[in-house]
Amino acid sequence: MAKKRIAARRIFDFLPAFLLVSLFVAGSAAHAQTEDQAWLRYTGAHERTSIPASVRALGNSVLEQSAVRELQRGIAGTTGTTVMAAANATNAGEAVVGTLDEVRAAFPSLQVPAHIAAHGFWLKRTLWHGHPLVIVAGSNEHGALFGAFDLLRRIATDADLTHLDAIEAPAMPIRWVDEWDNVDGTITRGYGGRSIFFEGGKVRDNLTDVTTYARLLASVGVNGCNVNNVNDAAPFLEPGMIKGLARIADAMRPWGVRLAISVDIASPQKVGGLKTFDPLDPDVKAWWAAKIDEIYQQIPDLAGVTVKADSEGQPGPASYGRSPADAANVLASALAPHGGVVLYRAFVYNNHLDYNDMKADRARAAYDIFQPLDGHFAPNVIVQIKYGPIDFQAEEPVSPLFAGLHQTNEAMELQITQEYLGQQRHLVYLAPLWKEKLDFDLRAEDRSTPVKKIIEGKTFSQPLGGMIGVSCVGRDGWLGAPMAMANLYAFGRLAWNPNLSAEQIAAEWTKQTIGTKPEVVATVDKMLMQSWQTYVHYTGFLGTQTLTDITGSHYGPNIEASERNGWGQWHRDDAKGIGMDRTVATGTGFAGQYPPEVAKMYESAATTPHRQLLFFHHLPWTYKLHSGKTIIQYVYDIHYQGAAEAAQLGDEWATLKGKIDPQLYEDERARLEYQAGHAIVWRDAIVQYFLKETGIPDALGRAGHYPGRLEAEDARLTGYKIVDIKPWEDASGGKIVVCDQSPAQKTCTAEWTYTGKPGRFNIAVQYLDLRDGVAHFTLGINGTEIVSWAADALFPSNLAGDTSTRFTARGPDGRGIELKPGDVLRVEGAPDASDPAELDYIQIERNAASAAKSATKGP
Ligand code: GCW
Repeated sequence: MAKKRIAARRIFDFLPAFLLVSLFVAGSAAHAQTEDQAWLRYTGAHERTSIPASVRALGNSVLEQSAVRELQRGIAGTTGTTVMAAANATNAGEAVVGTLDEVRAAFPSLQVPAHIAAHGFWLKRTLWHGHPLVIVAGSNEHGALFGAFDLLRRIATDADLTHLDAIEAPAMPIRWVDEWDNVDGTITRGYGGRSIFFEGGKVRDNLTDVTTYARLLASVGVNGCNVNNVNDAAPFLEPGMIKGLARIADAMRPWGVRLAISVDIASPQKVGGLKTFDPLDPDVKAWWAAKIDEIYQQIPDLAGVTVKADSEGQPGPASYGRSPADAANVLASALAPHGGVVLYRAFVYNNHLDYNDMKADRARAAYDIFQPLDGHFAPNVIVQIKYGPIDFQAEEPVSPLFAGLHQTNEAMELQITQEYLGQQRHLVYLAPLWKEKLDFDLRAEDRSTPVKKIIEGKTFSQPLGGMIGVSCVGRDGWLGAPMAMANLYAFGRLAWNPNLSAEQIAAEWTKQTIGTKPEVVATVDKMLMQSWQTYVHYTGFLGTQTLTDITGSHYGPNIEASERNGWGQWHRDDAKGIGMDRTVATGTGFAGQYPPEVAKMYESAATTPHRQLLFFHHLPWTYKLHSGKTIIQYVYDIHYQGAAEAAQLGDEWATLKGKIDPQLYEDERARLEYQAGHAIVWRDAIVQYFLKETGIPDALGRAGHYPGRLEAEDARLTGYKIVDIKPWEDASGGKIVVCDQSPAQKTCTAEWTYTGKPGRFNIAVQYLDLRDGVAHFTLGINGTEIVSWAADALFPSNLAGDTSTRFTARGPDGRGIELKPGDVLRVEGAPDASDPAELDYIQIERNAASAAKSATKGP
């Protein structure tokens, strides 16, 4: 996790120094970009009898060679046997890899399936001349490679292979990841370090990570990777860059992952020097045709291009009064002779909407713009549609556009990188969210039309379709957090087979990555499965979308950031009510973009599913939900519940101590501790904001009352001064203290006299950890220092909610810190660079361990 990982110094404040040193070393090793990070670990003791110790490729293709090497490595690792790569048939048992035709030729008397769909495979265990034979047969070489990985997955997850006889084929042809890497090596919305592809304006010299990434992708059936950001893509068409891109394609090719690139629709002007980029201009058409030819000369298997146009400042055909279809088709005709495709993004909207216009609605844009173009796109164009009508929100309905295009190829775009969902600092397993969208039945033409069938191309008989996962992996452990890798894994698995369940995928991933012991699998899977709704529970409610800083980092709470600006991510709250009226009757009419049955459901608040209620309706705070609870009471309850659930994730993880890899255990434990603290920041921000706005008290008396909380602004301060924070809801009571950094001032202090009951407690210190500088804090009691730590995390911005962090001191034995009335608690902050050791409050809280101990003591 970034510069200064959350773990280490803070958490292990009571550990002996020698142990600390070893944890540091171990910690950094965990973050290096290693080959086996992720799920291809191939460890453990799995069944060895069913798998022969000799592997042979039946053909000569590069993909079959990769498959053989992978099988050797995987079988050896998972079963502990040495595996030979054989050139010829052996007398003992063997596993063979080939195409169906090759298998038929090699084993003429064997019953081989007549046909398997493109890129599919057949896995079979049988006997051949009395010896075990395992067949990995692809409909083509790609299928053989996918089959090899599937076999290894079966071994690593302890599937029964004795009667192995399985046929599989991918549900959809386009299964791509998109990277938003920039030519300077940064990654837009990436949280795992710098680019594995680019640095300093060019393709990196060492592309080892790219090959490893392709291997990971291939292992879950992904077949394309778009390597550059959809924004500012023009430099990628410069001749020098194309050479570099060809090297990337070479690096991925052994794993069957084809390169795709994002292109800037204004390239004919920006790169080609033409006067115009009007897609209907003959010179522009000719320029694209020539440029695409030039690319294919160097990258003969380029998968295609992705386009973001007329969106968020990117140029587009609208400048010439042309449509997205005009732009897409020019590219399509240049690509068609080479077999390439255009992924044209439907993420086109006006980001200068008028907040005061009650009919204005960003959610409408994709359908309004693209639906009328149905049937106008060339056959090798796929319209790439974000799963929701807004923007990768934690809660939003499925985009109605999926049901609006019947004569157009469609792909669903989702984010593996957790831009709006905690940026890999929060544990959020996304498969349940994606599944909900994939399974949603849009009822187009009043029949069953789940989104997954539409993007498979089946519903409307389209030749192409697929899933695109915006992944944004980097050099710091791919996604930057080990548990987040479950999302990359799940994306591939769902694109291959959207009928898999989120639970099944979680179990597969856990077994391959963390451990196969039933209690480990059960605990990790439970945590994964609950994590998305836990995140929703503390960051927003009833379809308001994530109440984050939408114009900046998209990370911490900032409720007003989405309001009163042109971006249209509004939730329209005031003292009386909240929500966007998107009904046809009185609102923006967005609900009417759905097919009739679904439109009808969303038109009425009574039938709109609870979790999307305020996406479709503006309702009074006192509106009663089906549960009988008012909206405002629900807001209080759900945020307290969400923060408690976040803490519970940590408790669940704690049960794995000693049962899993100790490094992973500590790393994730520290992350979950941070998450639990940040969930409290979210909870308090949202609760105090709406308490103030509505003036309606919390029936359970929690909102606005914080027993055990001692505010920094109420402390005896030396050197610290009190300031208002922006947005005010991000600090307790809207105020923090900031250390005056005049030269003589090395440290500042805040002191409180404890007046509560005597006992053992945890002391949580809520402080802000700004990006630059490493401030230091010390907590002391009656003049004795009990713990110190560094504010050394790297959060996305300096905004309060992004950086507000909690350090909890639990005493040397974890059983709390002894306190009695009259004790003086003191926090000393030492600022550093531009980090002024900002402090919000301290909280004296119950220590679970000592509470449990006294409970068991009995009367
Ligand atoms: O979610 C938004 C992101 C932008 C991104 C845009 C898009 C690449 O905040 O950073 O731009 O979506 O999908 O184009």
